[in-house]
Amino acid sequence: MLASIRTLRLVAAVAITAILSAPAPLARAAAGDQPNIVILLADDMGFADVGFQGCPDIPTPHVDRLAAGGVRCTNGYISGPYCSPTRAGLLTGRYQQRFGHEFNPGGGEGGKASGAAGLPVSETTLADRLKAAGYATGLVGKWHLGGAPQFHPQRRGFNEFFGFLGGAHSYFPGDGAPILRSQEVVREPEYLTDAFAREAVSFIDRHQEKPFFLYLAFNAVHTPMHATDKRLERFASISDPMRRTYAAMLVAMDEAIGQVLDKLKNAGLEENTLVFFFSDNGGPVMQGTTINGSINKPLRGSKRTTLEGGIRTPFVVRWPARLAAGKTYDQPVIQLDVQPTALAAAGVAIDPSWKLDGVNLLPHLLGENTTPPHDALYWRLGRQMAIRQGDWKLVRYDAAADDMPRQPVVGPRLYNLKDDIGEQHDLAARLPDKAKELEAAWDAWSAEMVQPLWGDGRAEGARRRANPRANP
Ligand SMILES: [Ca+2]
Repeated sequence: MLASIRTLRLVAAVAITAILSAPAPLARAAAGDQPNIVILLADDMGFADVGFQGCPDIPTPHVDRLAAGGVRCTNGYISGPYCSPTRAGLLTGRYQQRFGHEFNPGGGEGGKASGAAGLPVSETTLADRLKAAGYATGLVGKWHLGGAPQFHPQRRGFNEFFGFLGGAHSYFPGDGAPILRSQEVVREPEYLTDAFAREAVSFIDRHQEKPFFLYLAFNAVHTPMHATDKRLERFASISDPMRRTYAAMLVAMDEAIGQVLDKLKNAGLEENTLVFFFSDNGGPVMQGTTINGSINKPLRGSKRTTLEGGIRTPFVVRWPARLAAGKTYDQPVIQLDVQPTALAAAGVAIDPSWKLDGVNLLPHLLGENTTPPHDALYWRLGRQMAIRQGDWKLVRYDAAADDMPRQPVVGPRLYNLKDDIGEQHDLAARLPDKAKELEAAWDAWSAEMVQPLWGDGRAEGARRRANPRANP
């Protein structure tokens, strides 16, 4: 009965979309019923800090089992080096610079932490599109795409919302900005990551009659560094207090992910649920010192830089009904790909007028299409830039977060990531033609983007240099 209802919904959704978006729909329909879609998003997690990346001191059995049951993308990226812009890219499937969301809102020129900034309402979100395709849609966790009423998650495609609207939050009860359920302020008694686990499980529990889209956006392991005593005790052997707290926060997130995975399994939904896991940016490091205890090794750089440490992330896609377990995929992919992949899985035809930058990864992950999903990937944050094409990367990066605190932006530097994942050996002088070719490709891409709607790279850099341990 359930299956037939879901099949009818799928057929109806495909038919309607096909009529609306004639001529030919580009996406392939999913085989069988529409899958549930779950995005598990970590915040400021280090590249090295999960078991499947070889982390030696913090066990993450639940993200590890997720990875073991799906495809681990070894060249996984996000389209920016910090929180809000990458979330804008994730939910729109478009480079956020196309619509001016280049910087964090609220940190803009003039210092106005205003409600006027947020994901432009001209943009359509993944939640909007999945809702239109019959999905129940819910956000649990951090929003960070605007605090004004017009930007509220429930105005941006989510049926349900539990969490907070800003960029960071205390983890302990009764502290910090309001926790909201829809528009209502709630008195949350639990440690926040545990509360998000509870709400995510509840959302799944309440939405088994039709396909659902759950966006579980943790603020873990973003500052402030708050952990429960019980979890801190588990890591008494870690001598560095910040790393110990980070470990305790990270296992809280891993346990929350475990609860979600268990719920899917016990409800019989594991097979036909498409799950994504990655971080919104790399771990924050300032002048060689970690700000939250994270480790990006073997990558160089930090959150806020376009070096690999800022923009590369552990990246997992799991869908047992379609994707074989225990595989790795080595071509570069990016969080912009989540939207077209999810829409294709849901049987939603992608209209070219949406101008998505992401690519449906399914044919690539299935081995049906052996060409790379992207000719190149691009980054821009003020004067910082990067382009990756094949194994080559050209980057102008903010060295204040790396190794040269007095030198705001350096480069362009040319690296071959195949041999030099740590971006140590600049080849720009030796291979000037390659550097020029990449710079020209980046210039062409950048010319398509618009001016930032708020913020300014130089102003942002100056603020950061005045307060180097701030963690936006
Ligand atoms: Ca972040």
